[in-house]
Amino acid sequence: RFSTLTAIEDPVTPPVEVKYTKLLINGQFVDAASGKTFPTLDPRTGEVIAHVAEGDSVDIDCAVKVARKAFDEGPWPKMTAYERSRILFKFADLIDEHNDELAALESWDNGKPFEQSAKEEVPLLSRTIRYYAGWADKIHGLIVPGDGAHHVQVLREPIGVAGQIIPWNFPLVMFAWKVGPALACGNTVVLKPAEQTPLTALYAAALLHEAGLPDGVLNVVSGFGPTAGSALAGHMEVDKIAFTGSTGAGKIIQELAAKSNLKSVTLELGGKSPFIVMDDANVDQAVELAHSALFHNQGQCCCAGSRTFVHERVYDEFVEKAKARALKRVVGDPFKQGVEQGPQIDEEQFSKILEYITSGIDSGATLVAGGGRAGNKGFYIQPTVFSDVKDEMTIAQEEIFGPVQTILKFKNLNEVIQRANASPYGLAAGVFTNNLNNANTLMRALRVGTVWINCYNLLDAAIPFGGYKMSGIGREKGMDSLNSYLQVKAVITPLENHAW
Ligand code: TXE
Repeated sequence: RFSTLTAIEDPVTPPVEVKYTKLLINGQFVDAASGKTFPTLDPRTGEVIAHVAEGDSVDIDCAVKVARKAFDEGPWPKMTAYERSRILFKFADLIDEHNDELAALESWDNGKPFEQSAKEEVPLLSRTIRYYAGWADKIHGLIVPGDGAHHVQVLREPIGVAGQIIPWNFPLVMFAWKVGPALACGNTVVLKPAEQTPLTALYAAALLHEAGLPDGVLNVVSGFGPTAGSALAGHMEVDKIAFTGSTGAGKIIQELAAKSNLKSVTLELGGKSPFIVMDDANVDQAVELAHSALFHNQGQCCCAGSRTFVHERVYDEFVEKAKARALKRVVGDPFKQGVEQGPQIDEEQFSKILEYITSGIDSGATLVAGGGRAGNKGFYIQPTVFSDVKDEMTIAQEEIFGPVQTILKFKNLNEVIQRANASPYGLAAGVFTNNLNNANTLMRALRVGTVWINCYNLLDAAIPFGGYKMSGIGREKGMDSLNSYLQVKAVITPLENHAW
């Protein structure tokens, strides 16, 4: 009942060594003040890869003070923008030089296919850093017309100390989306990677120092959400907090920000994104795209196309073909060539996904492929497909965050618009059609931050990304991200002689 398994029982030794396991504060790798560590696990086996320093509120406080000093006294915000830009470009070159080491570490800690890390995600890391390196010396203010005899300037200044909390599903890509714009704008940073995947942020931060980043500008404190993460979000000397993760934790972050110093908040949270297949679609192509929209990265994408709406005229054919495609999906050791799907990140996510599968079966959806764990070791799950899914079922409403496709039938455009929008989330949507009117109507009607038409998961550095509704606040990537790392200052001076 499940697809090919490749070498799950006999894990390949990852071609990389773990070099950095301590907190990075003020340019030094240091133990946590408590001396505590926590294990980071290999999702293929559940075995320990390394013990990593467990930072808590004491370490966060120390890192924030360092970042504060580096911001207030410089040199980073006071350097020329061109110098900052050159360091970021150098960092991007070092990322490229260490592409395969970073990719191996990412796949080892996270479980994603090595080819995906090496060919897509590490290149996206350096690409995004270059994008923001290019911005560093192009951020400038304005002279605006006043109503009276005064000269009005609008300055754009760095916001200060940025706290950044990132998740485990795309550790390096999230690092780029957060650190790139923050540093380009001249801010200093305290970053907390996810407890499941602390290794690559430490490695990347070491490369950034090798590129010439002054000490104290980027500090990395590994640790847990309720201890280290909360301390960062609630710190009085942090000016901005950027978070990617669950909607529940996002609400806590916003509350902590409000209760402390009303720091500025950007959030990139969960989703339940519709992927809409119209009746004019080429079914084979639609099946392939809908498959990758959902199954990419083991289904662990905030923008996963997790409600596959299919027009009734092509529905039966689509379900048959979606089933066949899922059964063909190659599940196995992420370090083996040709593997499309590795293990889920950890036991908690693994069990949660299996519970959703049980809930789908219990609520009357038809299980057409998969439905259980794959192998008997690690956190592998069979590519799973449900048809006959109804809007009110839990599997159609909540974020499963795993390799579980839910297919829903619809009759017409207005109906699918209403159903697609009937979600507290609004992160992304996919539209598959050759009819321009359908595409135009859907792109305007869908209440989401990204609409992919006849494509999916295109996440180039210049494209803004973020959510409507409970999928978040603000945008990352592109020019829009810069705004959330800048303050705007209006400066008004009287003019003695209005005529000049
Ligand atoms: O997320 P958490 P989890 C969704 C997805 C997944 C669910 C739970 O549905 O199944 O969230 O995953 C830090 N104060 N997404 O539990 O807890 C935490 O340490 C401060 C969607 O892993 O939100 C980590 O660094 N920080 C998502 C980060 O938040 C806190 C990606 C994410 O962890 C905190 C991941 C707190 N109180 C999960 N609690 C996406 N949008 O891509 C946790 N953290």
